Amino acid sequence: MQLSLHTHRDTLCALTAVLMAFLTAACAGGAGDARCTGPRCADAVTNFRDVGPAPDAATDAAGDLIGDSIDGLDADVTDADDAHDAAPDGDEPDTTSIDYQVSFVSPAARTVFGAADNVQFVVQLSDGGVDAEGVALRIESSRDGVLGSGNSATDGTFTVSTSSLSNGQHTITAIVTDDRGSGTATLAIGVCRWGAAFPFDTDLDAATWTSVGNAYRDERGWLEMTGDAQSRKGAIVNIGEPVAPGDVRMRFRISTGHCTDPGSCSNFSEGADGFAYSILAFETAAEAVTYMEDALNGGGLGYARSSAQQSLAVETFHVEFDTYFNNDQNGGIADPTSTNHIAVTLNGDARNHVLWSEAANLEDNNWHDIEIEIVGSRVVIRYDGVVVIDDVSPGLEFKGGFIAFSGTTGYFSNHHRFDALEIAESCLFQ
Ligand SMILES: [Ca+2]
Ligand SMILES: [Ca+2]
Ligand SMILES: [Ca+2]
Repeated sequence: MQLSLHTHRDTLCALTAVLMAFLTAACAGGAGDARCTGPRCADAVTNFRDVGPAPDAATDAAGDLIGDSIDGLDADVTDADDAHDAAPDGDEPDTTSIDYQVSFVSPAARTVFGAADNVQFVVQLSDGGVDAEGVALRIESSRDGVLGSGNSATDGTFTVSTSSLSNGQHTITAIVTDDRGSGTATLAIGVCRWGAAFPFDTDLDAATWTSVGNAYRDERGWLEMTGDAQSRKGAIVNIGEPVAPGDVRMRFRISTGHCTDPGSCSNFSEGADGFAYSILAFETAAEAVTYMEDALNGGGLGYARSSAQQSLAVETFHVEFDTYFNNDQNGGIADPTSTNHIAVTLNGDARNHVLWSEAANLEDNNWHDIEIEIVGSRVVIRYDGVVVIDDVSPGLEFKGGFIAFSGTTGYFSNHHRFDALEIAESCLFQ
């Protein structure tokens, strides 16, 4: 073994010496170099790098031997198709999905729609800034499910119209269902259809309404709290579904004055005391009814906590329509103005007029439209379509509860009428 290795090593050294001598003689410089002589000089273009003292610009700048094979690789690496394909020659399907840009053209975010509105959703699709035509997608509502599906038009738009969205806040989502790519967009809107409507044109449903004290439904189609008689107190309480907590819109109409028929009336003699619309956040309807039975008469308008109720913790919201000036400066009820007024009060406290506005013509016996919007801690009240209160009431976090109408008379009196109650819940945005 030892002898054999020596023999091979000696043979290899001899061959190397011959090769080095040949190379030195043939190419002291690169091809084209004046010092290059011998048959290999002509072949330097493809097979040998310049090993001489200066590069040969004409034939050797790219480094031919290495350069040829790297250039071949470069062609594959930089080929756009090959970069994504399993096969190097780009003839197989590209597996990269498209990121579609999806956006809602209309409606504007946080739009609130009313009753009978036809809502049109328009979505724009694009792929890298180019309108994406013929892309399959669908539009969904978080409340109502799929609203429509189809393919985008030539301009990249897709449109769905509906007039049957359910009440409340919706998250609308546009979703690409095309298998070539994906994309989504979302939009928040509100639908504020007037929900529960109570025209009071027929007998009160005993499962829904309870009358307290002197109040009753007038057979002509409204609620009467007192009649135009002295020292009365009445209330009608909704013992059915409570109003949900959160944002709400409510409307109804009121009439107070001396004439038997609502409308113009020539009797402008002194009248009192007023009436109120309350939302009572009790656990049970029975508690709400008991509260109204025990509430304060006279200046308390049938909603304020009486002396017997002072220790009762209540979470209640009231809008009063006050037509008699109370001015008890000894801890009783002191109205903020001697003029008829509309006011927001809380928790059965008729002394604290949290928000208020004068309403001089309240007692004209005509019907007046009232609309109350509660959005967060903001309360907006419209009187005959005109905003008379629009302010934040610190601490007001609407708890919902049972609706109660009430009214009172004392030495002076009036009719106190409510009609046409409608409620739209949880459909507004803060
Ligand atoms: Ca009516
Ligand atoms: Ca008063
Ligand atoms: Ca008052």
